[in-house]
Amino acid sequence: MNQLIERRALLRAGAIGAAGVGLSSLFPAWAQSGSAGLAPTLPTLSGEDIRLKVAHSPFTVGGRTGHAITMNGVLPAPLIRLREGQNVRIHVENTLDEDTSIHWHGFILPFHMDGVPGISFPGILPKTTFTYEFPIVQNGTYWYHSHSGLQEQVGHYGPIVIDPAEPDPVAYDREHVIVLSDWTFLHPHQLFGKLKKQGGYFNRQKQTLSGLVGGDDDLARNMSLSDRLMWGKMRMDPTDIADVTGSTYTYLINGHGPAENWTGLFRPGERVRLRFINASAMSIFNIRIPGLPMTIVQADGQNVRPVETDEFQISVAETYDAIVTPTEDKAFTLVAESIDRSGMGRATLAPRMGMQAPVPPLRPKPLLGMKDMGMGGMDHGAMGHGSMQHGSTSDMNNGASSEAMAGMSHDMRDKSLVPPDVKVGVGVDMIAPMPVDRTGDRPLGLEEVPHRVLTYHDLAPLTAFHDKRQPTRSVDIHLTGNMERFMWSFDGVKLNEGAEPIRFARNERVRVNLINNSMMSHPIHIHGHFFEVVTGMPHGNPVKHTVNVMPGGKASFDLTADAPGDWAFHCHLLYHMHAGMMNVVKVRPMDDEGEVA
Ligand SMILES: [Cu+2]
Repeated sequence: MNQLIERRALLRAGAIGAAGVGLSSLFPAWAQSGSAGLAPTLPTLSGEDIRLKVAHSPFTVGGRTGHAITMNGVLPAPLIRLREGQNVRIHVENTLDEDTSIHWHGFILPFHMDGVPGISFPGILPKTTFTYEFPIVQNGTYWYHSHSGLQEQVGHYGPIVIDPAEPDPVAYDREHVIVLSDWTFLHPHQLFGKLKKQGGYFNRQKQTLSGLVGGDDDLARNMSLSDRLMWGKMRMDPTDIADVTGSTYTYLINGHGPAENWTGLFRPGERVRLRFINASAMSIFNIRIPGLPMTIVQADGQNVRPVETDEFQISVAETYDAIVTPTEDKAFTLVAESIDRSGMGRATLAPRMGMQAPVPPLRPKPLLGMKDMGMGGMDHGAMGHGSMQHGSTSDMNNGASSEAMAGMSHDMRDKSLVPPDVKVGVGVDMIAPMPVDRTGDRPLGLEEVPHRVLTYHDLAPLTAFHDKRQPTRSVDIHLTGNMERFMWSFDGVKLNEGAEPIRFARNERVRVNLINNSMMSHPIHIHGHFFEVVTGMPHGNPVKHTVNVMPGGKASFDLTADAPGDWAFHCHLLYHMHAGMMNVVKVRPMDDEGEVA
């Protein structure tokens, strides 16, 4: 039945395409431009039996057609709409000549239904069908994607909305799903190969050493000579914000490029719920709707106390739900600017199709600063420079701080600073000397913008987490890498180098400290569990499945290890995971092994 509806939607899209819109731009109804939003009449996949077919499909954006791996022929994949308390069987047919899989991101389910080949099941072999079956015990905004190879980069992702069993605490008149992603016409294995050869390959904003020292480059012009010399001396690049950039990526909103301008409709005065899902392989976005404040009501599928903001950063694999209330008969631009400002996703919210609002230009490119290098914890006494305290990008224009940084450069490469359980080999090229908790910091590049910006400290849970126990143990995990060689790891050990699994006792309450020794952001995700991000705020800790750890920063979470089994634990930047920043969490004993005393 649902299959039939999706098929009809496809045929309808095809018919429109034949009329000139572009034959291979096949979108599910919710993702078609001019969508009135999610409504009971909208074709979605729902009910107890759902069928998905993984196949090769053409995908067109910006007038160019490439090769995608899709589900049911559409990109993004069909919206799956479920209800808390139901059971679901999802039959996934693999028509490819390679293995595939689907991971249900953020789901609480038996581990063998989690969908990670080699960890929780064997994968879905070519020309076979696998049936996932599990109860739906939660509600909110989620998504699903391949955990096989690099398929996620080429279109294998889609949204999930789970309606709550109890009345929804969030009131709204209309809702739109906003799936953010990044598309490249480069084959993902070629892309990965380029990163391995040269970590900064896609960073065309990167400064040449001569440009840096000579002050010829755009960015260098804004830096003092001593700053430029210092960065050059450290062989580091203050523009190294994103590994893969707009030089190859087209940033998509609901599968539409910026020129195609996906448009979602509203009636003035309505409360519109926007369900943002960052399904990108590698792209962190800054989200704003100029002229329209957003009230954040949910993060990672968990309700939060409504908090109004003008901009938020959404890391890869996070979800945020926002309520907007446009009152006038006018259009608004939804801006999804990539963190390094090399490009943007762009969409429009409007009362009618064809309406547009001004599209703001990309803002100046951010530069890494003191805190991003893990020097945020340096105090006056230790450094002898008061300016070390601030850690914002403006420090980079400050000669005093740069002298201090140049003095620090030895320490940044000083590998004696790490504890003995971190393996310091060729895969680790720098160690942030003094990472600090950055969960209350404004996100990278938004330190100075003249409006409200959401931080993790603003997120307060609507209901307190069920486990009130204090952690009885704490575990440190270092986020490590060698940027030039594109090697990424936990504690200096890649998954395929025989990393020792992370072991939790069943029902143990444990504090995990993520210590980012690198100069990049890492969205760290654990499967099968939610955790409390430790913010220390009196209103309580937000509950999430993914936490973005800022460069040179720390983030701690408290976890109740209540799901027995083997679970993936990894950075959600696809190529970081692929390069080795992944491990297995083992929660024991299993059901048949008795209870923990
Ligand atoms: Cu990472």
